[in-house]
Amino acid sequence: MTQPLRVAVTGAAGQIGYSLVFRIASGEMLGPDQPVILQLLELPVAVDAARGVAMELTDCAFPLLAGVEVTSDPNEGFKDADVVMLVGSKPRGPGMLRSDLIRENGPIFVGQGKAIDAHASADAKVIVVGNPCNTNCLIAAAQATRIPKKNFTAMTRLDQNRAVGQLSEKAQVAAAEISNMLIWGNHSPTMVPDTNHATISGASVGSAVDAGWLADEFDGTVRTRGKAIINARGKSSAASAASAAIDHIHDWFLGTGDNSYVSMAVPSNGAYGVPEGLIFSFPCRVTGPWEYEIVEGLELSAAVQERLQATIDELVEERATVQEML
Ligand code: NAX
Repeated sequence: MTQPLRVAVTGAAGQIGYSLVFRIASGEMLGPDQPVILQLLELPVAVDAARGVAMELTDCAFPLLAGVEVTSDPNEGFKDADVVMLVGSKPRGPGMLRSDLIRENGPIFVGQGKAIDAHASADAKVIVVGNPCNTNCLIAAAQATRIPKKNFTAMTRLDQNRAVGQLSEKAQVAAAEISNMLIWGNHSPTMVPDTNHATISGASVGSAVDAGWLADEFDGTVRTRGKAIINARGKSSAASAASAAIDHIHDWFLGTGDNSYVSMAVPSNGAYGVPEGLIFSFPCRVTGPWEYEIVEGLELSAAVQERLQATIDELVEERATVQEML
């Protein structure tokens, strides 16, 4: 029988956590043959709520769920974890600048990074969802002395999925018909959605959708979708964020199907002029279970090249803001 994989989830009682853990337990993330043990980590103030989530998980009687543990102690929560999903973080308050948020959340990721390095599996795979996710990931990875830095990733899959959703609606084809949609850079409004290498039913995006819409609306819709969801729902994206986190880990473990690569924010190796070490969303090719490499040598349009610099600059500035935590 396949040994269960241990999956630690922080912020498990939050909106995204509540949409996420049931799908992990049902097998959607790691496949239908892979049992899982869930380790739910919450702040002391929300640990009772996480216990309620654990009770509901038990009540689902998922065949693949081999156990659920709940704790507010990161040392326990990350113990022997094979997969670590860092969802919990402080939300951005009214009037708060992005740099304030970065400074507020940074210490959480120092502590969690140290606890992961000390207690998780030596080859644990980490995804950071909590915002600002690229720089939180940079902070967590900086604490790692035992776990490879390459194992620390941040989520831009929601941005990729949002772009695919827009193209699919516009071209009136199933999302599965769209391949190799790319997001470069930071999970922030400076991100660069890039359709130049994408295809719709095998044809270039430019030939399948209206050029005016692509030039004028598509990019802005993708980059501001988070805000549009808040305006419509009164709350930030949750189920779609959880779904993207499932996709990110699924593809890293089980491969990218018809796509040659997928957008993941990973430590830069210097490709495309991105300073080494920045957690930057690149096209990543999955080469085997839990193995990926940055796809190098894609030709960039002049427009993409120019915008890449803005998202690089933003991440460099974020790194400078948290320098003392690295
Ligand atoms: P919620 O406020 O609903 O839930 C967050 C949960 O995390 C709370 O239950 C809180 O108690 C817990 N928490 C906070 N600090 C913690 C810590 N140190 N250890 C353990 N648990 C902790 O937020 P939710 O809507 O679930 O969003 C979670 C994070 O995802 C936010 O930072 C949000 O900005 C970010 N997002 C990231 C996205 C992405 O694409 N990368 C998109 C969706 C989302 O905005």
